[in-house]
Amino acid sequence: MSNNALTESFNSGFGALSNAWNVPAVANGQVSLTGNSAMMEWAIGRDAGHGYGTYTVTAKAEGSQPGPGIILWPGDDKWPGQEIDMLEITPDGSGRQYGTVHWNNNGADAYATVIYDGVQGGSFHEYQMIWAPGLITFKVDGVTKGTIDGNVPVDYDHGGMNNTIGFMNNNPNTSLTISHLEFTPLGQSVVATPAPAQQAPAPSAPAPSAPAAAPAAVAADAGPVDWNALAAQVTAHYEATGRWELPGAASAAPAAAPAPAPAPQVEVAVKVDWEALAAQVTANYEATGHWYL
Ligand SMILES: [Ca+2]
Repeated sequence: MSNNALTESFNSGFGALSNAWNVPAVANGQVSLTGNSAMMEWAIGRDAGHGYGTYTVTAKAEGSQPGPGIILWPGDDKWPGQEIDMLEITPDGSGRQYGTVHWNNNGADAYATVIYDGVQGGSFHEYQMIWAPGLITFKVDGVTKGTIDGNVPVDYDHGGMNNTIGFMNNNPNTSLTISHLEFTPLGQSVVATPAPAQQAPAPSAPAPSAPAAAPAAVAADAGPVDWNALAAQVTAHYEATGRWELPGAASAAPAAAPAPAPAPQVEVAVKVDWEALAAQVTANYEATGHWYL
């Protein structure tokens, strides 16, 4: 048995998504990813994460550029590979959102997409992906946006591999806020997910968009970001420290989020998955001229 149900409300921490990178502590039952940040279940083997079933994420993507992602990463952490994305933003500036199934085509990345027609960013939506044998269905707010029935991966319990649930943002002009995550194995009843908390500004609370959440190394509102320079900076930092992060981000993050964050886990977290993610983003840039996952 390697396909357990999962409920995460982000009321007291990151739960199973403890492989976190530049992510501030939860607040108001939500977690917000800005700048370059990510959080994921640990992709440590083919039985890691989850398989066939219904994945439901209540989230708000902001911005009209690639950056936010709801990502199911290959359990074996190998890419190109078995990646299923429940939310990304197209690189054409339209702000359209879409879902993707990736697979390894003789060593090259191949993929099929479903555009989420009529879905606008800037507000919470319920993103749902149903992974069944031979069929993947993408829904938003209960409405089916499309299906994919070719190259559908087989889960671990049926001889294939599972995927781990992750969230990321890699653009200073976008953000991703998640309020709830639910996974229900195939064959079990899917429970209703709660609506996100209304963000009524309390008199004593800082504004949700306070700049403290942004990594210090990314100069906010400084105009177009030179991604080549940023990538070179991150790569140089990795070569010097063995860690994929923006220089200075590790020291800035705890100050920005004075809450019981699991700091020791962050030290280990950056060594495994983010190297593969960074490689993928770089490969996408070289192939398309766009920085996206
Ligand atoms: Ca919540």
